[in-house]
Amino acid sequence: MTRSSQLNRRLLVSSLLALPGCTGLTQQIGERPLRAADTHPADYPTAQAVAWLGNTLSERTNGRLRITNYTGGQLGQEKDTLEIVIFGGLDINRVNLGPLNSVAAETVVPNLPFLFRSVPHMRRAMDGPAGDAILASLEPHGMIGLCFYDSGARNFYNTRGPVRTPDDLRGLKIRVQNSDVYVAMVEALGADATPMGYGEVYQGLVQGVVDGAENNWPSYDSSRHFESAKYISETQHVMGPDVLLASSRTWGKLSPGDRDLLRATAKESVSVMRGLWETREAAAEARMRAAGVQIETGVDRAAFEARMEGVYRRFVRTSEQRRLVSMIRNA
Ligand code: GTR
Repeated sequence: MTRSSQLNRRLLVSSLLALPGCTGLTQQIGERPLRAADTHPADYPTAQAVAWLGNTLSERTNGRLRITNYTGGQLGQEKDTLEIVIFGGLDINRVNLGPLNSVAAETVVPNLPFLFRSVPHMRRAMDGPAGDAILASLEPHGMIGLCFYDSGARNFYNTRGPVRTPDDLRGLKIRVQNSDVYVAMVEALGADATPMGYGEVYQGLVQGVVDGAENNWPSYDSSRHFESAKYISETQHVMGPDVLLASSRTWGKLSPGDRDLLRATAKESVSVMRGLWETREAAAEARMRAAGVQIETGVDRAAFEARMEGVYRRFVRTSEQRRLVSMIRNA
């Protein structure tokens, strides 16, 4: 991030935080829009779903509830925006579960490698009681979990060469989300894990600070990571979803009727998001093929999965986590 964009961000954040003297301090929701943030650009399915949510809320309340979404990481990396949410400077945030792993132990579960057998399995589990329990686990930490958005399956990609087995990753520096589970997963595969914000990865790859990263097709495409990391392997190691959450501070200021409306409309936005996601995922993969990336389809997934026992042992510790793992396996 350049110095001037850092400065802009600080200015934006300080106005959002409604510092003493700012008019925002006295503005109530209704007089001002709900403020949301997303690391993805405005045309990405998560941001489009939040746009739908904002428009639908506005229609249903004659313009009283509406959303301004600060997209494209304008307000910072996910770990920063989460702090602002908890502080009450942002009302809504769409993030991955990764940066929440150190906050609420339950959020670790959907990020466990090879836990979900397929995307339909992930949807079934997250739409059911296991998903509800994980959303509720955010409450003691100052956040209200509204719903999950699809995030596809994550694949490893790198600048060096094809990866079929974990040994092909050995010694590579792989960017991961700010999550100990991700760090442990990559280390178990014999690579060096470098936690870093999503918005910093493009430069990291160009400058060789990292040799690779991992993500779903739409992110690999829209982040342009593929330009330098053109070797991608269909490892599909994590299918943990993204999550839409609200600040508990904001929640406390909403009437019970508005809370119900926000929660119900957010749940409705999930099917809108999934429709957009499916189209985008197929388009992104096709675009990547056309761009000439090297796709490794003959991945030995069993060899990757076999390395994950220690990750489960280390990160599945509470009885609630064990309960969630078995609920998800049986979903
Ligand atoms: C994307 C996800 C983002 C962010 C990003 C990352 O798939 O939608 O919220 O977590 O991955 O790798 O940081």
